[in-house]
Amino acid sequence: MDGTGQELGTLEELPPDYVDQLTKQYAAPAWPSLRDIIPYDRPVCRTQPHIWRYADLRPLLMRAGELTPMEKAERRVLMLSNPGLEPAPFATAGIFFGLQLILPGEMAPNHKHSPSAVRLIVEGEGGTTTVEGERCPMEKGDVILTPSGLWHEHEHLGAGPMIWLDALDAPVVVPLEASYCVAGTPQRPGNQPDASQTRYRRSGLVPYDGLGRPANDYPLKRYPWVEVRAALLDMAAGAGSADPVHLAYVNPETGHECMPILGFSAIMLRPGEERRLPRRSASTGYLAVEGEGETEIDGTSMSWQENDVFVGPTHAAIRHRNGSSKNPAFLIQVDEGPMQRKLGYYEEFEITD
Ligand code: GTQ
Ligand code: FE2
Repeated sequence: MDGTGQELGTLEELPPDYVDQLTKQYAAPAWPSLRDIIPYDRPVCRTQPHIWRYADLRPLLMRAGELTPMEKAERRVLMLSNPGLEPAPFATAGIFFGLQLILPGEMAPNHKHSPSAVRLIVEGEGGTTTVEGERCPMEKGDVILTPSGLWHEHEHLGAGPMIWLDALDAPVVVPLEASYCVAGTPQRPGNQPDASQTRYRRSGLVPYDGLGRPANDYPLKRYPWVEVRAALLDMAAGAGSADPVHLAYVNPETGHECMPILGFSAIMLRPGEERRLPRRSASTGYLAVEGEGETEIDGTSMSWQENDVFVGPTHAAIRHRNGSSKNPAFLIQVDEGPMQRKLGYYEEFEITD
């Protein structure tokens, strides 16, 4: 039964010889399965609300460090695979999440690929990602871009494990048969600080020599968490108590979202704050950068702590609650908003109940 009360014709109603002839021509009638392609009112989602707890995954990631040397891994990553999407190793229909480990003295070799990756730094000190010759230090909470087609390699000269969450748009690029990689030779980065410390030190200021020229696609690769956290706290101080404290990571030259497919933003939940989001057409993933709380996605409640990762499907109802009445909590949000807006089908739905 469909939304108009009308039954669509089935395959069984058609003469078998007709269906046979169609099949031989590699063709098929759409109407028996039209509602699979365009269901009424809401997409059919296989992605389930799910949480990956850092306390459970960290020991397994450390074990990967013992079991598999860098030469055998290229990237030592545990893929966060949504139970509803198996066997595809994707966190949501649009987001690949991987937890990556490099150990002191190790190097993840230079390469570039068509999917874009973004690093959300979870733990450790002394690691760097070099992107097209720009060496970006990795500090907890930092967001570091390695966009499509740009050379990148990781190195760890510090002590202790270096761990981060990779967010890739691979679930979009792979099914479209456009995903591939090129192996490179080691980059030779200089010792100068990355652009977040120099040319793009402060929002609202851009290098004068770029005025009047086409904007750069990725002028800023690293968004230091110390700056983002301070900006959220200052935003909260100036905002009304009911206003969301939510900042998007953008290209400082254009003001547009920092990546073309996946969107990145940082949320602060005030002490004790509960926030209901409008349902949105994009799927969503979160990294809990600091604090603890509870998030309900389509009726599934998940309590999270620092470094936990959790996701929900497209069109989901989401409600966050900061579990502390004393301290703020901070989340980094990932979604396919930029892609959906470009393609013209991004939507937000009013909260009705
Ligand atoms: O660090 O370059 O999780 O190429 C998957 C593919 C990380 C990376 C992933 C990659 C990388
Ligand atoms: Fe890569």
